[in-house]
Amino acid sequence: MLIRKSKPGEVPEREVTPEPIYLGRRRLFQAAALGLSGIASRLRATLPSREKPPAGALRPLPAPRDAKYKVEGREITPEAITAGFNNYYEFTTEKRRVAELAEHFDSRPWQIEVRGLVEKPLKFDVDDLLKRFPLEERVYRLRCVEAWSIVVPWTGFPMAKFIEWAKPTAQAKFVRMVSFLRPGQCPGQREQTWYPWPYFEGLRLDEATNEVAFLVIGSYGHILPNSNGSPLRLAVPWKYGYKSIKGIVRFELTDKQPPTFWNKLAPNEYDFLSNVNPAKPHPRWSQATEEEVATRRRIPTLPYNGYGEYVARLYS
Ligand SMILES: Nc1nc2c(c(=O)[nH]1)N[C@H]1C(S)=C(S)[C@@H](COP(=O)(O)O)O[C@H]1N2
Ligand SMILES: [Mo]
Repeated sequence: MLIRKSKPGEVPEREVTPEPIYLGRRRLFQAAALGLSGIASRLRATLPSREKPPAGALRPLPAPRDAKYKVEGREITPEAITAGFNNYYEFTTEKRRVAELAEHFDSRPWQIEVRGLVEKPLKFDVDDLLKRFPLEERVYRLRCVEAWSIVVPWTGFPMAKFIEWAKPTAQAKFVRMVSFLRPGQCPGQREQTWYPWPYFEGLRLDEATNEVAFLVIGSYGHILPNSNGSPLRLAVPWKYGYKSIKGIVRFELTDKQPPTFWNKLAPNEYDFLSNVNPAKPHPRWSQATEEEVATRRRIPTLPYNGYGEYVARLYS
């Protein structure tokens, strides 16, 4: 993804080796309780003050698992990895530092807007969505264009239900999504001024209303950690990870294909559709295989990341 430094197809060693420092808060407390004070204090010394987590962080969010969406032959990625190995350039390009830098980001309360080609523009708090839409859990693959992948139990609701509620007009053909702009809380937005902040993405309306497109407010049975895009992110797992925009503040229905963050930066490397396709190499690396971050296993990449039965017909 990073354009300044060229990235090889292989995930570098330092990016995939789990280190105790990234075990997360719960493990840290466990370690302390077990009297592993050496480790615990070493961890504490390297992290910013974390005695006061943001109000509501990791609040339980129980939801029935939809058994239809499962990932055969792969284990769910441990949460310490999903929440501790991230692409979230608003904070930093260092994957293992996102969680620490995002920990005190204020992801609640959080206003969201729907505007553009809709019957009536909407403004609401993210927590209204919890009341409006029945929640379900789906285990989805996430395949980054950098050729690493994880398997995550997301909690949320189908984007189709959300779009239906938003009442697009007959002219609407696309949905544009925009993230927050908060340089005061985000070192990446402050320091990496060459990026066209805020992050923006888009889908065709037939993609957004496909049953696989999922709006996510939780993971692993609780609300999303900031590092994974709290309070609201997209999961479109048949596309490369960068399409799954995090920290959404706005949806805009349009009749024109919206520009996207990575396409704007490098149009020859990141196209609008960006469907996972092992047969189509990225200009700088192959997409034929991927590395499971948790196991370091290299596995074949599937067409549409394994979701062809649901989405291939959109592209025939
Ligand atoms: N707002 C925002 N959304 C984003 C990104 C980002 O930098 N900013 N990175 C994308 C990329 S490249 C990937 S691979 C996924 C990673 O999601 P995860 O860190 O929750 O696994 O988020 C995507 N969504
Ligand atoms: Mo990515």
